Amino acid sequence: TEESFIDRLGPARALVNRIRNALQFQLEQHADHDHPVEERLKAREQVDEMKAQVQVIAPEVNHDVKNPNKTGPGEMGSAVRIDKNALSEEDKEKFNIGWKNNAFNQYASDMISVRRSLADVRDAECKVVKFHPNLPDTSVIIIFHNEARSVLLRTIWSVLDRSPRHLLKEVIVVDDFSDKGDTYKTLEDDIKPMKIVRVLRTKKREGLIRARLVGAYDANGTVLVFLDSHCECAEGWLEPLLDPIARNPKVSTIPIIEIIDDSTFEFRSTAIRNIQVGGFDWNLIYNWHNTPEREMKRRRNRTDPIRSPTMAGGLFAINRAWFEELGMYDPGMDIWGGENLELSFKLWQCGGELVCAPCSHVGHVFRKRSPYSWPTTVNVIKKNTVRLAEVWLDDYKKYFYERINFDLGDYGDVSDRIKIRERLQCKPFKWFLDNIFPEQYIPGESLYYGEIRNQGKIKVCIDSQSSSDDAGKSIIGFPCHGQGGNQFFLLTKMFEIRKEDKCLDFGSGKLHQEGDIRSMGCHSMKGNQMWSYENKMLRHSSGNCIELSSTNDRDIYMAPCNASNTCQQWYWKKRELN
Ligand code: LR7
Ligand code: MN
Repeated sequence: TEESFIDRLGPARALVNRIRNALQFQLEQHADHDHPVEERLKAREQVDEMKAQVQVIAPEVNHDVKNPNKTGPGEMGSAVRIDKNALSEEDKEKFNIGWKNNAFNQYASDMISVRRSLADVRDAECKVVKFHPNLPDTSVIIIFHNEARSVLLRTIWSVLDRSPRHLLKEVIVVDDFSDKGDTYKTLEDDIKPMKIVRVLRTKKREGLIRARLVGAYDANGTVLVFLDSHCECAEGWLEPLLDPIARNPKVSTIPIIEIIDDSTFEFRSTAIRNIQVGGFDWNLIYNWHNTPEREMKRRRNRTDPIRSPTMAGGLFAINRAWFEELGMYDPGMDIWGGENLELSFKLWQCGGELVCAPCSHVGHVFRKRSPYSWPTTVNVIKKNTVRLAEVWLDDYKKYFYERINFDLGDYGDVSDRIKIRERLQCKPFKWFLDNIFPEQYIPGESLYYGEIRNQGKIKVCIDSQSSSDDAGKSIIGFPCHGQGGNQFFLLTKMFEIRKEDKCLDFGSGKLHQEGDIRSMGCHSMKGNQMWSYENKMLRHSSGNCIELSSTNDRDIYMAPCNASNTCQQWYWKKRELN
């Protein structure tokens, strides 16, 4: 990393080398108290002078970060594949430790320039969008706890190299009490060439929520942009995030979050038409889903922002004054989790908006586990989540509490947070569900529910087979057992036949044998997952109906609707709305 870091400095390279040498000299002089004081002062002056030069040069000079002909590992966002078996014993060890400490391939990252080039992944239309003439300036806040050095520096450089200088006021890096590795030890030196970057440190481990607050309190920009410490901002990422905020300061924006592969550091990109937005399940866990049809229709251009009910949490922009008015984050939340839904709900409920800017692409290294310690015996995710449920969910919190057996634990005092909601006269959670997330499945709200029993063969019910692994599995007929489980379905107000997060789906793609009805992840897009239940018949959007075979009780398939065929007639219980 050391090498590639210096390499990529291009014109400033020689200067940096000289500074390093001089710094080394200076350090030695400091240590050596017998040395004449004048000489030590002279060394220091020399260093300061050179530092000043670099500070002017580095952020301004157009290095070769945009040069598509640059060669080297990972350039243009390409994958770095490492044949572990070809490594020396020593390197193998490094490779393993890298994975262990970070839950990503640090060894691969260390081979890649901290200022590598990326392909311009924007849609062609994004390049001709006219932005608001008066975009606000920005403080970028990057928090970290024990981040790998090459990964953190690449995050920072990607901000410096790909943001218009006049829009980037400062970058604030908050070290949340790192205690492993050298990243935090060398950071002051590493950021010296980066004029507008500064480091703040927490005095104890605060967790990501309070670490971000530390950064936010110190920021001066009109807009705050938060990033995780393992991100890469792609060409043109900032303006599309700022534009909606310039037009309405109560809008908060998120980029398209691209996947940086945890093993190869390949920067993958999403086509503009496949953008997913944020939702949540009733465990109050964030999830992704396709942009609903109604939202696609509301927008006029493919570059228009897309409304998202929730945010993943790590990467977003918000007007600083508006963030403060909203009470920023709940400082009672520890370490990790919950803050993203808290902010999402209050944005919408208190008169703001949350949108994804489809022209802004920022990569994030998605990991399969959390690599750092969680220094507490408290279930912090539960605690954080109960805090947000108490403040924002009204009666709907019962659906979450059902899932934790109503064992709320000690979640502290939330009265200050409730005051914020009162002060801002925020809308009820029901308003949010009805207007911003009508696709959301509400366990207590459905048109029909329970078992679906065949009329022709009165003992046979529709069964989704396995509950854990039923994605893409076809449904079957099975003796009705009255125990719910795989035979418990809801007809939702979105006209899905739903079992938790799986929906009956009938399509004609390769996956489907002709006539097969499958239980698949609900996509809220109607289409293949849209059904009606009238005159006892289960009719699909394609016009066909669900039929039980008259000869094989297990065989259920789609057939042309025929009102006189009792094998197409089903009993299902209507929900009496109170
Ligand atoms: O104690 C801590 N102190 C910290 O400073 C724990 C973490 N951190 C830092 C950490 O170094 C990192 O920069 O906080 C940042 C987020 O931690 P991650 O990377 O372990 O979190 P994540 O990417 O797995 O989780 C997502 O959800 C979190 C919920 O609290 C945060 O909101 C993360 O920012 C968020 N990340 C994203 O939204 C990126 C997109 C991924 C998704 C989905
Ligand atoms: Mn992350």
